Amino acid sequence: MTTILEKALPFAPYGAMSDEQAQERILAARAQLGEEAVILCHHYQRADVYRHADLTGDSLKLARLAAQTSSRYIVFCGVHFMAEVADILSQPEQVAILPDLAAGCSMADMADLAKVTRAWRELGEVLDGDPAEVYTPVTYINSAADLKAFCGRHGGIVCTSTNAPHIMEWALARRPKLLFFPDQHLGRWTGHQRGIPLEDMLVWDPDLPYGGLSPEQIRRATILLWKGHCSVHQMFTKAQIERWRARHPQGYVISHPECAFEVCLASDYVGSTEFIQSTVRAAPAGTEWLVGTEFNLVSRLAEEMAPQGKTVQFMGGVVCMCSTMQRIDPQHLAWTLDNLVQGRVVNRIAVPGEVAQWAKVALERMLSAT
Ligand code: CIZ
Ligand code: SF4
Repeated sequence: MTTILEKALPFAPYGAMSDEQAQERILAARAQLGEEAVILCHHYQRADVYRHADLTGDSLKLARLAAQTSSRYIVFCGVHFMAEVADILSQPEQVAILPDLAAGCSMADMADLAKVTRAWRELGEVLDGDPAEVYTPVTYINSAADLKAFCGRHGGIVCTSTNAPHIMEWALARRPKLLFFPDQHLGRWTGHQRGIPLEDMLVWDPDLPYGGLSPEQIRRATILLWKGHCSVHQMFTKAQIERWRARHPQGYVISHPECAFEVCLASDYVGSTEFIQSTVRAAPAGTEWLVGTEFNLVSRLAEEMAPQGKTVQFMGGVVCMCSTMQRIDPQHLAWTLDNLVQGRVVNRIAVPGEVAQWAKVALERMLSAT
């Protein structure tokens, strides 16, 4: 049962706690809560939160695992869209919680329902017909629930960085074109892997009428790539790879598909966080790796691989972490769990009925297509 926020323990005393004090509170609260609460941590979480995880993974794996638990409270240490997916895929009696509501995803925020709806209407005008006869809307899981619902309503689908190639096949087998949002880089890399020429994938700028494209360009393009990106992954450059290769000629470079196209092209392997970890883990002892994804994942992998003599290095020149992921700190986790001990739910993420229902349609299309 949700309790009104006013009655919740205030955050201020927790904000003033040292990390050590917060760690102790977390352990004490967990001992009291037992199986009532399950803690999920995304790969990009900081070490002092990650150590409390019951389950770890990418956003989709975590949401699936959470739905299989019988825990009433799903405490999601990740970002907002991930907690939404956990709420949508979990049982009605389970409650999804995000310890800090400020933990958003700047990429997800680059597309919103008003802009996507406008793009859809403009495509209809250019086609002089129903866009759903020609385009499949495909949203990356890094998007708000109402965009997943938009895809559900219009015959579209969700994809993750793991299954994007498969989902693109699914979509192109049904309709000839795709409107892909919000990450242009994942869309471009996936289209390129499928052999779609770059000139047939055009960027749709949602801040310009008709995406900044002429009717001829729109009619010609196979994929319209929403002008969105991840601020963390766009920090990596081809020059960083070239410098590293000069010093490590036998080394391997592995990047996330949210990186710029030229970074992906210059890499030996490109894939999701799950793929990056499994590839490096399966590599022979003594190999050297340069990894282009979020810093916390890379440093954890480096520590894990060191005993096997594998070197794992972070691609960035400066340490680039996902700043919104870092909003989940031991203090917010302690505050969330102590409230649960008192029977109070803070920061519940509950996707409203109709949005959840249509978003689930798009998510389930993805789950049964993969
Ligand atoms: O889906 C996820 O968890 C994200 C954001 C990235 C990935 O590649 O796993
Ligand atoms: Fe969003 Fe980028 Fe952070 Fe992933 S790393 S959650 S895409 S801002």
